[in-house]
Amino acid sequence: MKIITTHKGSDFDALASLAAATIVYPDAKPVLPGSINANLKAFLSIHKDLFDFYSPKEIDIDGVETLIVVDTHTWKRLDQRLQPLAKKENLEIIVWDHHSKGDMDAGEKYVRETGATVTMLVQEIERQRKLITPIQATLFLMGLYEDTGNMAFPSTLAEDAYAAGFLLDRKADLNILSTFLKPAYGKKQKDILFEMIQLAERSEIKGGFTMSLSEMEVNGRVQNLAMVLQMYKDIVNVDVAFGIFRDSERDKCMVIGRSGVDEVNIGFMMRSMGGGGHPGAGSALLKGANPGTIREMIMELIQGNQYSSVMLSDIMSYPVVTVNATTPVEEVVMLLRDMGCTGMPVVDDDDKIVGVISRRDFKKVRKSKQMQSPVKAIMSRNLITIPHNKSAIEAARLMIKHDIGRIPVMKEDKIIGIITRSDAMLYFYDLLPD
Ligand SMILES: [Mn+2]
Repeated sequence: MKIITTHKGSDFDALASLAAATIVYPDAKPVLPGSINANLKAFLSIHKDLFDFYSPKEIDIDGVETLIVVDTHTWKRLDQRLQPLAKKENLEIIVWDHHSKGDMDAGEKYVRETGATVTMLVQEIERQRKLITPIQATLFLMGLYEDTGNMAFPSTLAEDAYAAGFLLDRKADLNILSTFLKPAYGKKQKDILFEMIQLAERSEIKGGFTMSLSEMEVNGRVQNLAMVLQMYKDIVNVDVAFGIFRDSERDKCMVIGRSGVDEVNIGFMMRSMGGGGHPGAGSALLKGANPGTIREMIMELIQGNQYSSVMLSDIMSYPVVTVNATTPVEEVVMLLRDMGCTGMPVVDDDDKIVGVISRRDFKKVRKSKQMQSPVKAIMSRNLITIPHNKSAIEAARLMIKHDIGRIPVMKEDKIIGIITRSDAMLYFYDLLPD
């Protein structure tokens, strides 16, 4: 006999993987552990008839020849009544799991760190061209959404999203999904927020900003920690907030940061910890690290050089092509075309910036003989520049305020670069090379 089972305290990924595995292994009996979580109970109370799950007590342990385990491969996470299988000789074991750690000695092992285990099984179903019903697709998508925090956890891979696309294509029902998945701000989130507030400490950091860092133990996966941290930051009223959420059982720490000031770049800090994000928000998932070390890392990054590393001089374009004020308009047109840019700074004989020429200035040209005039005749003298030690956010604000797409970056009196809209975009969308 072949059986399929999953971990105790089953969540949606466990149940979805169990159901998906019955499609991949149609001759195996699915065994649902005795303890399952509350959301799952609610779901099964309505859908029970659609799934033929066995209880561990219905299984004759001696008759089991093949054990297929999904969403775990750790013996102690299986139902108590299945434990004797650990000692059974010649037992064939197959595992499908996205947790890298486990002590099961499997002959066939599908272990990869996807966002959810069900992703791998959905890929297998797709590969084997097996048909699934909309209800199965809905359950699989619930597993996928729960374990990836609606595709927002940093552990989410592109293949999780592809699997979600496949399931939506198979008519997974998003309305059912939102009914059974945990509410965004439920009891668990509220408890965490309250505990964080009780532990809250405020400190001052470089630049005179306020910061708060909170360390919490969380058990199992908790959705929407980022939202909890945002609420915490607002309530404690600090410029910068960090949460270190430790899951001892899985030996993982989730670090989430939020910043309301340009000078503290969360994305940069999280990247140095192996995560990612944007200047205002980001997160990192650290394995095996202890919270004390993470706290030190954060303090070091925040007091260290992260301010200087996001100065405009790091993201601006250079060298800057400038044009002398006496250059004929005609030549400037050609130069711009050759360089493939829409404008450039105009300088005098001492290389001092005196204006900017851009496409819209050429509209001032009425008569063809004006094409021979010096560019200073039509350039814009309304000079908007920015010092090199300002932040990208300040540059973006200037672009919006003055409706311009390029701003010369100055150091003392010299142009050292130019920041363009596309430079700013690359920065905000975290596309800069490391
Ligand atoms: Mn899982």
